[in-house]
Amino acid sequence: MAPMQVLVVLAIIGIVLPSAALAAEFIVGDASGWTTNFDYKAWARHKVFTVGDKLVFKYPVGKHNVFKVNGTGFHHCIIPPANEAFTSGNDTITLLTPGKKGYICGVGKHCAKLGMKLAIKVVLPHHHH
Ligand SMILES: *[C@@H]1O[C@H](CO)[C@@H](O)[C@H](O)[C@H]1NC(C)=O
Ligand SMILES: *[C@@H]1O[C@H](CO)[C@@H](O)[C@H](O)[C@H]1NC(C)=O
Ligand SMILES: [Cu+2]
Repeated sequence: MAPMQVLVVLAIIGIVLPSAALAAEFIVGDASGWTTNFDYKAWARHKVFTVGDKLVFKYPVGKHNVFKVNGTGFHHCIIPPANEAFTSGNDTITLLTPGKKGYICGVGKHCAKLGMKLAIKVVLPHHHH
């Protein structure tokens, strides 16, 4: 390849690869998973969630579930209709848009009393110039 073409190829790799390679998968709660009496606020605090990243909620099937909720639903633990629940025990949610996102467990008082609520802020990918 001529030097100019090499430069063009390297430039394209430099633009495309970082965004693809950096798409992260976050196991919510890390080794603890999605469970009661875990501080998800602390877990999320210093993490940067970017559009394209994934959240994975891991828990024993039937013990918990996951609902995506808005700010009101998050603060008051308003459980949406059951048909909106994620229930697989390995629920993967891709963060498609920037902004604040809230996730709660809809079982019993897990959200209101036992801390099963996660709020995150999703940001746009870093732009390369
Ligand atoms: C937020 O969710 C609640 C409960 O599901 C719903 O009643 C309300 O209309 C929603 N608010 C907005 C602004 O979408
Ligand atoms: C859970 O989901 C992740 C991400 O979608 C996947 O890579 C993994 O294989 C799944 N694990 C199990 C045990 O199903
Ligand atoms: Cu729960």
